[in-house]
Amino acid sequence: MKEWVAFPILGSGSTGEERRNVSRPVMLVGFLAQANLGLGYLASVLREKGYRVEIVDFESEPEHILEQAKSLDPVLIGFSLIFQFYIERFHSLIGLLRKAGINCHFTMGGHFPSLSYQQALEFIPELDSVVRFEGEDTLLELADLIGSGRDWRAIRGLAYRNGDEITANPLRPLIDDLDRLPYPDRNYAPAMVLGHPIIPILASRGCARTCSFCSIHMFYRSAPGKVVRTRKPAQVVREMRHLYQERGATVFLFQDDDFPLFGPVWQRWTREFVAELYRSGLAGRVLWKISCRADAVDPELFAEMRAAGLYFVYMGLESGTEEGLKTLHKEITVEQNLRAVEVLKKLDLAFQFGFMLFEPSSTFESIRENLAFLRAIVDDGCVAVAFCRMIPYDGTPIKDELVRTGRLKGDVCHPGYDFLDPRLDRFYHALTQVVDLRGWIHGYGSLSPKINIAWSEISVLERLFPPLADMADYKQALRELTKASNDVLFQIVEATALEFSGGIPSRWNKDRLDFECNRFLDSLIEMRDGFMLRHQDTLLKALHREDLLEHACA
Ligand code: B12
Ligand code: SF4
Repeated sequence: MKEWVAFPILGSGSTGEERRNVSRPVMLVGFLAQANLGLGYLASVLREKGYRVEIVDFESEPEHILEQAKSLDPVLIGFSLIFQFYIERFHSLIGLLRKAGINCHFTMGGHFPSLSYQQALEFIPELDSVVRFEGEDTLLELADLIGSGRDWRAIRGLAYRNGDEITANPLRPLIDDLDRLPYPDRNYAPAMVLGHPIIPILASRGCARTCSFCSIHMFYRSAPGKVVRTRKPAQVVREMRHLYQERGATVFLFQDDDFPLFGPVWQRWTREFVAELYRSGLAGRVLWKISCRADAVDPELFAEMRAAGLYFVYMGLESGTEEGLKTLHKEITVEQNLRAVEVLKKLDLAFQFGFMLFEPSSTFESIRENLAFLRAIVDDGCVAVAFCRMIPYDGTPIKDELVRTGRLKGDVCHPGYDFLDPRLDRFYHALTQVVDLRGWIHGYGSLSPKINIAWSEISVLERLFPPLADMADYKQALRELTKASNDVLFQIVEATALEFSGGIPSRWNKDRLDFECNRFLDSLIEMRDGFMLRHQDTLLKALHREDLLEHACA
C-alpha cells in the first residue's frame, strides 16, 4: 500500500499542499570510511519527512550494492562523489546497476559533480541528474516529485540530461540557518581511540579564504548565499551533549574546513562555544579536534580552547617559502606559519599539518627551502613529517591557471602538470619510485600516520585517563623514533634532489628504505603496545571495563 503525506514542495514555486509518497525508500551510496557527514545530513533530512533511507558503502562489493538496489527498489539512488578521482569507479558501479536493470532515477552530488556537472553527466551517461552544492533541500524535492510522479525538471540546484543537451537550473541558495537541519544520521559503529568513540561533527560550513588549490571555497562560493555559516555555539554543544549521553561520545572531530576562529567575530564565536562547554558540564569530559589555518592560532584563545578540551589541531601550512605560499594563494607568511607551530608547542597541543612540497612553482631551491622549514618545525620529534604534491582539482583557480598556461596534463581521475624545470619531474618520479610514499607517508598503515596516531593517543591518555607512571619515558622514546624517521625521510629527499640537480648519485634505494621503514614500524609497535600492556589495568579500570581485564588475566 502506498503511503501519502501532505507536504509543501520546497522552493519550486508550488502553491498549496501537494502529496508526498514515501512508500519507496531512498538509497544513498558513498564513501563511508571514518563516517560521512554529508550523507548523514541528507539521510536525516529525508527521514524527518518520512522516507526510509538506506546508506550503502561505496567500498562494498558492487554485487552487494546491486543486491541492495534490487531488494530496496528505491525511488532514486543518490551517489556521493566527494573525491574527484573516484569518478571512474563510480562510473563502473553505476553502469553495472543500469545494465542489471535498476531503472530508478540516478542522481549524484558532491564537490566534483557540483562544480563540473557537465563533465560528470558526460562521463557517466547513466546518470539522470546532478544535485549541485548543498544537497539537503534539492534531494528532498527530487525524491518528492519523482515519488509522486510529477515533473522534477524545474527543481532549483539541479542539472540534468535533456536529450542531447545538459540543462542546469538556477542554483538554490546555501542553507542559511544550519541549525534548522536535524542532526546527521550516525547509524554506524564509530571508530575508537583507546576505548573512546570518535564522532565527527560540524560547527560551520564554508570557508572565507581563497587558497588557489582548494575546491572547498569554490564549492561554497559558487552557490548563492552566505559563504560561511556558523551554527549557534549552544546548538553545537547541545548536539555534543546528546552524543555524549546517547552514544558515550567523548572525542569529537570537527570537520569544518576552517574552524570559526579568525577575526574578532569568530573569536567571539569560539569563546562562546568554550563557555557553552563549561555551562553544559562537557568541559573536562570530552576532547575535540579542529582544522584551521596558521594565522588563526592565537595564544590566549588556544589556551582557553585547550583547557576546554581541544586536544588536536590540524593546520594547512602547505609551504615554507614565500613564493610557494603566493602560488597557493595562502595569504599568509612563512613567519606566521612558524609562529603558529611555536604557539601550539608552547601550549603542548598535539598537531599535524598539510604540506605541499611539490606544487607548480616548485624549483630545487624551493624544495631545499621547504625541507629546511620542515626540519625546523619537526626537529624536536613532536610530529612525523608528511608532505604531498599539489593536485589540480576541478573548479580550482590553480587548475584554471594550469589550463591557461597549457600546463595541465592527465585526465579527470589523474589531473597533473609538469614542473617548469624538467629535472624536477625526473626527481619527483625517482623519489616516488624509491620512497613508497603510500608506505611511508600516506595511507592508514603507513609509518608517518602510525607515528602520528601514537602521538594523538598520548594526548587522549593525558587528558582522559589517570596519570601513567612512565609516560615521560614513553614520550621521550616516541620523540626519538619520530626524529629518526623524519631524519631518514629528509635524507632521502635531499639525496635524491642532489642526484637530479647536481649529478651526485644517491645511496638510497628501495630495498634499503623498505628495511628502514619496517625497522621503524617494528620499534613503534613494540614500544606502543608494550606501554599499553604495562598499563592495561589502569586503562581498563578508567574505562570501567574491568570485565576485559578478567579476560586478559584468565
Ligand atoms: C571529512 C573529510 C574526509 C574524511 C572522511 C570522508 C567522508 N567519508 O566523508 C577522510 C579523512 C576519510 C578524508 C579523506 C580524504 N580526503 Co577528505 N575531506 C573531508 C572534509 C574535510 C569534510 C567532508 C564533510 O563531512 N563535509 C561536510 C558535508 C556536510 O558536506 P559534503 O560532504 O560536501 O556533502 C554535501 C554536498 O557535497 C552534497 N552532497 C554530497 N554527496 C552527495 C550525494 C547526493 C546524492 C546529493 C544529492 C548531494 C550530495 O550534499 C551534502 C550535504 O549538503 C572535506 C572537505 C569538505 N568541506 O567537504 C574533505 C575533502 C572531501 N577531502 C578531500 C581529499 C582530497 C581527501 C583525500 C584524498 C586526502 C588525502 N590526500 O588522502 C582523502 C581521500 C580518501 C580516499 N578514499 O582515498 C578533498 C576532495 C577534493 C576533490 N575535489 O576531490 C576535500 C574536498 C578537501 C579539500 N580541501 O580539497 N576526507
Ligand atoms: S585550503 Fe582550507 S583555508 Fe584554504 S580555502 Fe580551502 S578550506 Fe579554506
